[in-house]
Amino acid sequence: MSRPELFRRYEANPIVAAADLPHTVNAVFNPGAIEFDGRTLLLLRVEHRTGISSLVVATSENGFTGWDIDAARGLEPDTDSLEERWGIEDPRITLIGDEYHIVYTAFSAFGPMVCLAKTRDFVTFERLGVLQPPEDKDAALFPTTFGGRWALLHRPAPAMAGLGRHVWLSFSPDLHHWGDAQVLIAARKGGAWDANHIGLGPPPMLTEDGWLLCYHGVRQTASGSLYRLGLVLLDRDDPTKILARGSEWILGPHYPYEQFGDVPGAIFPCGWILREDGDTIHLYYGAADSVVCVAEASLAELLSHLEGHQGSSELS
Ligand code: BMA
Repeated sequence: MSRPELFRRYEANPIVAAADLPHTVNAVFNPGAIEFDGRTLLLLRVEHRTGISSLVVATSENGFTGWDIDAARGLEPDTDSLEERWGIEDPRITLIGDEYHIVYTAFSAFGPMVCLAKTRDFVTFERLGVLQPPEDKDAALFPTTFGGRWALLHRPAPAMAGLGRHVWLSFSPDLHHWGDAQVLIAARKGGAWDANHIGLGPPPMLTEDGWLLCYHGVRQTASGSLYRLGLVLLDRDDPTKILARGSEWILGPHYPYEQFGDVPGAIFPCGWILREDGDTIHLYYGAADSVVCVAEASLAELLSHLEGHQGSSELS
């Protein structure tokens, strides 16, 4: 008998699609997710038929159905600027104090890079500028400081082929000046599921055992890219310390809505929510760069799986 899946997909996936928008768009995917005002709030990446993406707010009472989408509420790219010339993508939301900090990919005239905006109400947004220059993406903030410094997970992409794409950690005294950059999670090598190309998924989640991270590993196959998800646990007080790294992927593309679309085989979460019971996690992800889906897991089960399936996290 095969073991039960750690993440159980909602049976009525996908939960949001292009047809749910009031105007014609190409696709809706890779949402940030957070609880706001007693509702589940998704910050959808809406890709218009121009090819340019913007971020649009959707809210729901139960996190599964009845999405209320206000196409005018969200963050529009400033396409007159060099920074956001080709749109804004893949938001990761972290609540700091009473301000929601949104780290997003700005597709600049010079390539994708990491930018920050903040909001209290998801109606008005304040841009805080560039955190990491191109090419860099898949970034998220921790909600707390470490020794008085903020910490950012991000994924630069070296132009030199063959050296891999790895998850980095950088620090800042003020959310503006970033430094002390170091590779935190290295892509594995050879035939591993997460060889050569990895990137962060949703923002770090604080648990009793440490910071839980979910990251994607991309495997190139004869028929395209396969995006799959794995887990890492970091020390609560020192995020440069990896306590555990899973040896296996725990969620991969399988269902037709993950296999068919603009990018078949891509599952790409930018948000997860730990519900009030302290155990239920809802992971919101883009499927095939076309639609939005949700899957549910138990935090305790994820942590015990990680404990029992540890692989090497050595840098080499
Ligand atoms: C990544 C990101 C995501 C996208 C994924 C699959 O590099 O750009 O926005 O979902 O590729 O195309």
